[in-house]
Amino acid sequence: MTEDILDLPALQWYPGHMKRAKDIILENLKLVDVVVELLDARAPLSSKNPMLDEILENKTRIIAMNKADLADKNILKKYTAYFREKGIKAVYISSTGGAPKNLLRAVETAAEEKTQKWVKNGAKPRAARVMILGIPNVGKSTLINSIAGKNKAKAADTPGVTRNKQWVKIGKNLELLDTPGILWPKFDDPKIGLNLAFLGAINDEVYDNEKVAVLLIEKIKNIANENLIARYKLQTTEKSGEEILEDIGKKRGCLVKGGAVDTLKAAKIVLTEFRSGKLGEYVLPEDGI
Ligand SMILES: Nc1nc2c(ncn2[C@@H]2O[C@H](COP(=O)(O)OP(=O)(O)OP(=O)(O)O)[C@@H](O)[C@H]2O)c(=O)[nH]1
Ligand SMILES: [Mg+2]
Repeated sequence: MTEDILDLPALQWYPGHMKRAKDIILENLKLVDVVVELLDARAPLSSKNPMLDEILENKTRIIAMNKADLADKNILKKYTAYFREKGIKAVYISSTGGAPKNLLRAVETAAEEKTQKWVKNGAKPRAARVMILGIPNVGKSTLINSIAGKNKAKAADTPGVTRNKQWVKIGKNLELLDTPGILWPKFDDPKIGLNLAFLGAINDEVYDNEKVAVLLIEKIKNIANENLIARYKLQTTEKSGEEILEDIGKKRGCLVKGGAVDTLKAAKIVLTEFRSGKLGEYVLPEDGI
């Protein structure tokens, strides 16, 4: 099986609302002092939207690799160094364990430089405005809620939850702008599209869930076979991804009338469990690092 199964017409993962989302971002960019670009820590390069490099130009930008609780920290340290070498400030965070202090410090430092400029120019001090950007489902709204200490922005484990901008004020000195997740119209490398499907950044309805789950199983077999065996109590994984998916279906009682395995149901279980970290903490192999 090849990895180009996601080679679908671009519009399927770049629906109309994403074009609108890009416009919302462009319109508000001039209002903000700092941009926080959220990447998924389980595939930082695949989740880095190349469109943002053009859009953001000279904006002060901080990269935050989110969902670090689901990733291998030793590998994330390498990514941090990789971005630092490129002159970009990068941190890794988890938005589900309270406000990430390292990111807040980085934002504060970046914003302070701006504040000093205003004061020098005689402007009245105001709160620093920070735009949170990233692919769908990466945790933008969750991050804002964790900093606010309450649920101000709607968040859920499915892409495309936030459809408009939302300002959230944090005390006197900080205002955060939540934005809708955006992808880009064409993936240069099909492996990137596949990683994004694994992570849940692409709407599940536009690709073949079973094929993607089989490819994910094959990937995990290579990087953490023992997790696969332990999670699904498998005898062996010395077989094809399709056969392993069938075994998982049987173990989880995903059967249709007549006793055949409901592989779609099994596929959804594998994808959901991977996304929530139940299959282990790792970074998917990526080219370029
Ligand atoms: N384990 C873990 N889960 C996270 C983290 N941050 C967010 N999530 C989960 O990821 C899912 C998506 O979170 P959202 O905050 O809705 O993502 P979003 O980027 O706002 O998504 P869109 O609005 O659809 O673009 C939710 O189920 C969150 O609980 C994290 O740091 N660790
Ligand atoms: Mg959101």
